[in-house]
Amino acid sequence: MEGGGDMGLVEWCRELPKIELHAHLNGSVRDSTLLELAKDLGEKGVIAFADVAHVIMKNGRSLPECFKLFDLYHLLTTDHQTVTRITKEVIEDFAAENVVYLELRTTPKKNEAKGMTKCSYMKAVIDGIRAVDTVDVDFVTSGTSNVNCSEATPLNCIGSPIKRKKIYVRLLLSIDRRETTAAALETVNLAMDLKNFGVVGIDLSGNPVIGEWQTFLPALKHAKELGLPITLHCGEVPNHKEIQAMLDICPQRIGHACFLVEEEWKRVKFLKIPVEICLTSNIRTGRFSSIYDHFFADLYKAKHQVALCTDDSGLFSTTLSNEFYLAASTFGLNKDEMFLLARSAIQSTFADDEVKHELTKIYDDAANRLI
Ligand code: 6MZ
Repeated sequence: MEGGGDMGLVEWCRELPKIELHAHLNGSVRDSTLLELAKDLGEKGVIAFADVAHVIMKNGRSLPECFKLFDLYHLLTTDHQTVTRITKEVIEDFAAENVVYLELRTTPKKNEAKGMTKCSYMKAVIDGIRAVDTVDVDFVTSGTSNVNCSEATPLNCIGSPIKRKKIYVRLLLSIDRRETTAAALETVNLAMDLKNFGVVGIDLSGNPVIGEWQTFLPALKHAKELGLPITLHCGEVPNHKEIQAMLDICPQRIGHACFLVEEEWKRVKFLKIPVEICLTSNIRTGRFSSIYDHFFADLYKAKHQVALCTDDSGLFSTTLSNEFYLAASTFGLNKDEMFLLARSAIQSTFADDEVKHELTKIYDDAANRLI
């Protein structure tokens, strides 16, 4: 008999301990926070609030519309204090959904007008993690030393490691496809400098019709040489030359993969590259006309390693619990299968063995309750 007592599927999906591997910080900001920030900037005369409010609240956006919206988000979240605030809130929101391990990705940004460097942006993110108070956070992997932004003041306030258990937070630094080779290399070097502060890898993201693969390749190769795991937004548009080139570097994971063709899937399966699957995001941005056409079912049947993810929980008004519910109700997975699916994401994390072991224990404990 199936476990989980009388719990309905929605509640069960929420109770299920979950691992989030594909979440963009600025895409996960609460609508209420965006509206508050927009109102504030409206009062200061920086933006016209009335024009912005309905854009924030709009549902169902095409991919190009999403990227326009990110430019607006970035306008609202440009200063250090706001970056700290949104980081704190995003982590609290994921924890409230019973996410036990979160790999949060963000693009370190320079903003001269605000005295922001890529390094000081990351310091603001780390401050946000430390500010979380509604839940215990484990985010520092090791070490107690302070980090220095070479061009700025030392980050003395980063301080000593916190070792509490509830949600594990790790960071991926994103290279935006609009960036130059030099900026991408700076991000990789920064990731290396922040390895002791929870940074576990590199992501390539941004508008998929912008930028050339050759621009990012030196930075991604550099990350490989440094031993930093890589995840790539791969095949968000049907650019098969780029998809091939991406698979050539054997990334540790890929995300989206909406436009891969059979030969490319064969390679992904042969190389055993785990796939981050963002159902709601893919449907909302029109990558598939129906959720039943999504490749999830094919990969699942082939027992290929997949992880359900939210992508931009704020932008697409979703939660990881909802993504699990969607997969279960669409593809007919039962609770046992859903539990194993959630648990199997442990293997795809960029976490160290100790964290993987702790996550395994969390699932062992939950198994008694849920299946
Ligand atoms: C590609 C995406 C994305 O980094 O400012 N981003 N890139 N495809 C997607 N699918 C819809 N969703 C988000 O978070 C926002 C940034 O993440 C990337 C974009 O570069 C966007 O500007 P951060 O925290």
